[in-house]
Amino acid sequence: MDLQKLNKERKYIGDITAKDDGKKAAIVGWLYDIRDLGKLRFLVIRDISGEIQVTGIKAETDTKVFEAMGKVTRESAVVVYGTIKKSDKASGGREILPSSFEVLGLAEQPLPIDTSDFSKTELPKRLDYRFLDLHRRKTQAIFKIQNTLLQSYREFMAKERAIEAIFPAVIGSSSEGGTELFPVKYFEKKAFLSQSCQLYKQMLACSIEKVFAVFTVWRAEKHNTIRHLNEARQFDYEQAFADEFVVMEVLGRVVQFMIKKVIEDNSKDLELLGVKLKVPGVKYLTFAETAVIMKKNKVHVGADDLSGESEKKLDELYPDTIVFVHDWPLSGKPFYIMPKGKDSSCGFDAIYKGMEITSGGQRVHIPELLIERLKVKGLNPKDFEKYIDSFRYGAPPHAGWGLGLERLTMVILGLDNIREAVLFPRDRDRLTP
Ligand code: AMO
Repeated sequence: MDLQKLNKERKYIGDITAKDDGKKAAIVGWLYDIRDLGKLRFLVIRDISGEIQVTGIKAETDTKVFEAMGKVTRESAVVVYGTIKKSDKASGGREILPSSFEVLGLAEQPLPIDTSDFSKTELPKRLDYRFLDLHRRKTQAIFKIQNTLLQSYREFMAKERAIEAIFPAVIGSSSEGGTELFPVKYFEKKAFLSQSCQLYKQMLACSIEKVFAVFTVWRAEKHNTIRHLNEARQFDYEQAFADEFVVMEVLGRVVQFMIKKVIEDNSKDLELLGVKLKVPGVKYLTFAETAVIMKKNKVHVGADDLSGESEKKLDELYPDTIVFVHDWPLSGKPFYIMPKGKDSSCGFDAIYKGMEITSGGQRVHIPELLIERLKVKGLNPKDFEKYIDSFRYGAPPHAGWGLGLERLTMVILGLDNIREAVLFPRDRDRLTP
């Protein structure tokens, strides 16, 4: 098979329209469905853009082609040359009458998982065979939507004049607190997989004003829940000359922008997943106000964190709304969050559709205060020397946030488990594939 020629000739199935009726075309894809009626063979081929029926007619189709169509297995990779024809019976309204049919990758049988749209295979098994699970339209839809989130995040940030940064994945000291680190061997030194790009994005904002990243974080938490991963992706943002309200406003706008894009660009994917999405509004509440609301509703709130139950209640009370819970108790926020009075802080969380999707706040940019805050949190300022020094030479007040990509994907699509929103999840038990 001349793959270079094929790539020049190949047509995406989703691009086939009435204008192509009667024309010759080359299509590639995977075999989604086979119906063999003896004298008629119907094969449904699916590529990333759509699906089309290939119809073999014993009396008319080339004998070799017809035979090959009878030997192929489901999910095999194939290439078909043929003539496009209008058809009232084929789903999608068109079929292709093949003049050549070639299997480029035969799928062994039986398939280890059910790849149909109505697959009943349980998630762990699907994840064991993620490469095959990705033949499924519903799985593809999730990652097409995630792709829109990624692209539109970058598009929005470029318009804001923010600069995309790539940060180290290995760090010398904790960036979020002393625990939950994955140690790595780094020559003779102690090192860790990055918990976040927190310290780096702050240093950057203090010189280039607005910075953003799509960053992988590693959290060594031992729990295995439906909303936590040990390796997760964050959309990070940091801005100089800003407090928490400035960056909450940016967060509200970027989430609205991304969701609007998904609604515009992924209507078919949303339909396939049965999701009706609305561009959310925003609401601002202090932590104390939230506690009062929860008390009235007889819902438990933690002393310095929101319970899962209270996050759900916020969604009930303010549906389709990003709720910014600000003035967060100081004890519940990391060392880098600016205190506000004795017990409160310039930190916030954003709750959307019943789940925390973001945390952020104004940062401590005063070296002496930072040293004090590190000590309060039981950390050794010596481990943070360069970070602290970065605020000694003209560091402006600054603020930012981290938005969980998988959490956002999960909540907007109403997925039951965050692992549905990661191609290859890393959790307490899973390290392959
Ligand atoms: P935080 O640790 O709260 O803050 O993370 C920010 C957001 O990232 C997502 N997230 C996770 N998603 C899945 N599994 C996990 N284990 C996980 N941990 C975090 C969540 C969360 O709201 N540096 C700060 C952010 C900042 O202040 O800029 C940070 O990492 O959606």
